[in-house]
Amino acid sequence: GEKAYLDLCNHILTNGTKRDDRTDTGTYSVFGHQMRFNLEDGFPLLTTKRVPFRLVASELLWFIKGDTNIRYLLENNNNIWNEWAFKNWIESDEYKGPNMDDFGNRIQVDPEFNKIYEEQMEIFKKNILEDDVFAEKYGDLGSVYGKQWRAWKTSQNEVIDQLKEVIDSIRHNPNSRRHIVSAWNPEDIPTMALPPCHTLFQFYVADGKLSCQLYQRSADVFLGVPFNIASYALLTHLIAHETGLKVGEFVHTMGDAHIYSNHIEQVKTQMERDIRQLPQLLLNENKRSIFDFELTDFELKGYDPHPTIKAPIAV
Ligand code: THF
Repeated sequence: GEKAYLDLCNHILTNGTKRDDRTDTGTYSVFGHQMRFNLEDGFPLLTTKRVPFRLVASELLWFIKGDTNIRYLLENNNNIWNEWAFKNWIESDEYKGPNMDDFGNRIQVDPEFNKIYEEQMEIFKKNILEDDVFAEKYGDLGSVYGKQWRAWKTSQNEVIDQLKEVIDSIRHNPNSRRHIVSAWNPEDIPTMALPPCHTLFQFYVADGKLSCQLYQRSADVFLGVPFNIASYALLTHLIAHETGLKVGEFVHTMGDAHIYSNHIEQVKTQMERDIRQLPQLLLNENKRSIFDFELTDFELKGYDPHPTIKAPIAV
């Protein structure tokens, strides 16, 4: 449960190794860690800070649709993937605006630059929403999650709908030990905006309950992990709903679990807070297939978290 999350934070701050990383932010990290969440206890949205469920849910629906273009996210007021598409745009030959190199770090130290960045980002978002050709070219993140889950391309030029197949196998062969979806496609890594952090997940059926385990190669413990827990918990609920099972556990296994050096104060603030009761997730009973769900089909009851804690995202 949530205590496992706070214990991980404490473990990293106490025992983590200071390491440089791709984003030049600096992290404290540990390698190899596991947390368990019993989904029967309630929906595992952290209560020690507010986690925006609306953003978690629209991101998951985007994956489930097989969509890889941020336009859908923007239409749903979800900005969590903007930086990665923006990066492709500013590195393209067509971009003629002010220099945006290394924007992720510069916006944090240079308020003047941050203003210019925000202007450019607004223009970019407007173009993605209003210009179909621009959106197709620069809104697409490449063969990221949605593509691998729903349309993994084989060497024979066929496509595999891993998500549909795993649901069929849960339904028809619940005892199988092969209920796996992999987002890690070595051939496609070069064409992805970001190689998948949540690499592979597996389902398990026992006693009429559906459990899910995720292997996450790289875990941004303060900003990403609260989203990842809620996202896979929601996916497990949806697939259990469709296959007539109850929910079991979500097991979260991590490779490099890290806290960015500019998140440490935020993490300490969060660790001082007391854990509150978990909310309950209600799904629209009239919808059966996970491919038919929309944002309005989810309701979260009784979510009463501590306030939001802001932090910069490493790009
Ligand atoms: N990159 C990094 N550095 N960390 C990640 O967790 C991460 N993701 C996705 C892709 N690249 C990543 C993006 N997921 C937020 C949350 C999840 C994200 C990206 C950003 C975030 O900023 N959350 C804020 C609220 C944001 C808002 O309100 O718009 C928060 O307080 O939770 C790993 O999947």
